[in-house]
Amino acid sequence: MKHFTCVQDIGDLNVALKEAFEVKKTPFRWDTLGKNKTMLLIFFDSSLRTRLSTQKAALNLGMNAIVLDVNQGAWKLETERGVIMDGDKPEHILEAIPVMGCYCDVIGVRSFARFESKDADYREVILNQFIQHSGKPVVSMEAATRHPLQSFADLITIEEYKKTARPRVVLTWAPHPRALPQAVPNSFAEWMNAAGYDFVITHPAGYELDPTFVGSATVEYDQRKAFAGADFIYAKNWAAYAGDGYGKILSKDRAWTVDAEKMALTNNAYFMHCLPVRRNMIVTDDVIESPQSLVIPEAANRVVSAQTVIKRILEN
Ligand code: AN0
Ligand code: CP
Repeated sequence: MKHFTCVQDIGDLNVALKEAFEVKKTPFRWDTLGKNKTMLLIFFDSSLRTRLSTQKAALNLGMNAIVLDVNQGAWKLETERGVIMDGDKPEHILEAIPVMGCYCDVIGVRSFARFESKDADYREVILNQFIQHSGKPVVSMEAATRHPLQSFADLITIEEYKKTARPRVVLTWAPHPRALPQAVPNSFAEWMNAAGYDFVITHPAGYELDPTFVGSATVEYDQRKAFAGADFIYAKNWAAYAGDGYGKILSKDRAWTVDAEKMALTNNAYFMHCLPVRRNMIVTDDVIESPQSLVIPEAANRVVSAQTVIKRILEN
């Protein structure tokens, strides 16, 4: 594996899962693989889990890790080519990226959708600039349209807890006060379809995701119907994708909040969310605190997904 940006990059999922469970069982077995190698983690956006779990993964492999918050202490970066740089941005990303590449062996990048241009977001302009100009393997730590380290950790978690070979997994939209990217639901859909689960997406009208990511999933507009018989409920907010609504909030309807009454419609489903989560907007206190809640094991598996990915890059 050279770069890691989407499900295709990991290849056969059964092979990847087997490797992930070995990493989970014996995390320090490859602690010299990354000797004298440096992992650079570049954050254009905030993070708790990704920042800590990806560093931990690199350290488990014997690497050094350097973390840079671009918006705190680094020069503000111009990202568009051809701009006369007489404004507030002293450095261009076209110099900054190759410079960063000089200081490391693997680069992780977090850069969310900006919601300024659907086209620029869905072309993954920032992530692709890192791939083109850094000269180093690039790991997406959530880009504009995907969050593959999260989805890989979600898949590992479902494999650990599922009670049937092909569980019914339901991705449900839930309300949030701010406009959030589609990266997590897009990526989750991409990985669930690749895993071949019975996969359902439910959301209010207007919140349709890019059909490329929806793929073979069933779309059910009635959340209660979608919950019936579910083995896993995966909640997430996202802003609108379709048409002129791109990046807009169309609803904050708390009738879509995941609560105990709706969980009772499921097949005693587990509750999942990538975190950070807004309690009593996305999910009620009692559901997230219930024994069926997997939010902490899911976050713990972020080290496993990151370590499996970085290990493969180092072995390449
Ligand atoms: C981000 C998002 O929705 O993409 C990160 C999730 C991992 N969430 C927020 O900004 C709250
Ligand atoms: N789930 C996740 O990626 O969390 P952070 O935004 O805190 O990294």
